[in-house]
Amino acid sequence: MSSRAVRGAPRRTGPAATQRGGDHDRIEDPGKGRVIAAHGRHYVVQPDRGGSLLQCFPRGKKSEVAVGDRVSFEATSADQGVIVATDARRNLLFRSDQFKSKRFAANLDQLLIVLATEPHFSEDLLGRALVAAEAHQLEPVVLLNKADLLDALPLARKRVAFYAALGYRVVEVSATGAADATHATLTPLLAHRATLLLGQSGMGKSTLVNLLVPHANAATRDISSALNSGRHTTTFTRWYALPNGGALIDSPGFQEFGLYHLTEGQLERAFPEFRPLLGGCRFYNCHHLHEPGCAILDAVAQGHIAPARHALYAQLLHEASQVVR
Ligand SMILES: Nc1nc2c(ncn2[C@@H]2O[C@H](COP(=O)(O)OP(=O)(O)OP(=O)(O)O)[C@@H](O)[C@H]2O)c(=O)[nH]1
Ligand SMILES: [Mg+2]
Ligand SMILES: [Zn+2]
Repeated sequence: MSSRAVRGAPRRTGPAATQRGGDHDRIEDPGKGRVIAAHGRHYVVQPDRGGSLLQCFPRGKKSEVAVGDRVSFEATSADQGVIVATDARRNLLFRSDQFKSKRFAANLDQLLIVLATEPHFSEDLLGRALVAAEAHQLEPVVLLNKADLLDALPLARKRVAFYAALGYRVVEVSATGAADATHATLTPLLAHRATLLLGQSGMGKSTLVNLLVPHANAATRDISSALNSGRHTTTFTRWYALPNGGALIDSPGFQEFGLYHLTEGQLERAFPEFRPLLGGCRFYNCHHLHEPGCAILDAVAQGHIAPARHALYAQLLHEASQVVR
């Protein structure tokens, strides 16, 4: 796991507050804990020392906190507190457009991109999630759920096979149709790692959380209303500790995934099929868009790189160029 700082990632918010002499109620403060949920400027912190969850606000208007952050807090009552400092993060996954960015979660090891046979999944979003994983040094795993829906299975299998051929790990499961087998397949994959479940609405992310995390009780949608309704069941990101170590993080379904914060260098290296060819272009600063002697464009012309992947690269490069740096 790289410890490289992610561009745009907020830093420590400040030194931990010192203990106040004579204040016996706060003898344990600042306590340490993990941010397990975020609702706007209001965070749920799970204290390391155990006990009830704390509803916390960060101290200072500018401090940015993400689900997964390790924080120092001061309790202000039995179930409330103030976040006084955020530890340095290993990484922070976020999406961004021209104007704003939205944090998914921090301190992750793995990205489980959840697809389903039904509803139809977007390859544009899958491609973007893979690029995000590569650029943020997270291990991506493509999970095809709802393998029990046999009518839709052959087409979905064909679509994910393309990503397996690129070298990505693809796992096929059925959270409801084959719960025990799914549990057995996923448990070793998730053990001792922090894994974010990412995917469009209705793919089965929360159903997987309920299968893998005892007492999680995450809300899921009944199937009739889940199909093609465009509404999300999960409305906030939530960190769940796994029984065998590690954590599973559920997130709301997403419909867009801007990556305006990535640089050209990050983008070209985020496509595994480009990597062996980088450095083979005529111009050292080739953008791989329409330059003569471009090794990437040659590979597209010869059928070694799929045109849709090159089109995704070009689109992401275009988006990144919209940002004033
Ligand atoms: N047939 C079938 N249905 C499934 C499977 N896994 C989940 N579902 C159903 O798919 C629907 C949506 O599941 P959710 O877990 O709510 O989906 P989600 O990805 O969390 O959706 P959002 O929270 O909106 O992002 C529910 O009705 C689930 O019961 C599966 O393996 N097979
Ligand atoms: Mg959900
Ligand atoms: Zn080139």
